[in-house]
Amino acid sequence: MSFRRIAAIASTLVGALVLSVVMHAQAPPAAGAAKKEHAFKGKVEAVNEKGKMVTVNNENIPGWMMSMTMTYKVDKEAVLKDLKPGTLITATVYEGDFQTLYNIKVTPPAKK
Ligand SMILES: [Cu+2]
Repeated sequence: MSFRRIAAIASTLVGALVLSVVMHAQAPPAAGAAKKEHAFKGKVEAVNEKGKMVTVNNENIPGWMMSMTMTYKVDKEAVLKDLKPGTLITATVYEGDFQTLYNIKVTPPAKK
């Protein structure tokens, strides 16, 4: 590979990292303090029951994460059987933790 090509790849990788850092709130390490909770709201895009993961498009959550599609672990895998693409959910998430959705609840469909 040419140096130019390597430099181009490297700058793409750095760009992606910087973007990710910007879009995910950087919580200062709060030693001893309880982590701040955020209310998570989103729409399921994919469920991986085997891997115990769910891909969700979340609404913007100020101080936690901008609106995006991401794959998460779940705290209780039993909920996965209630989820399918298009399911609206709420969950609890914590400051600085962008990996796991806690206490997922299916949003009841709006009454007609
Ligand atoms: Cu994200």
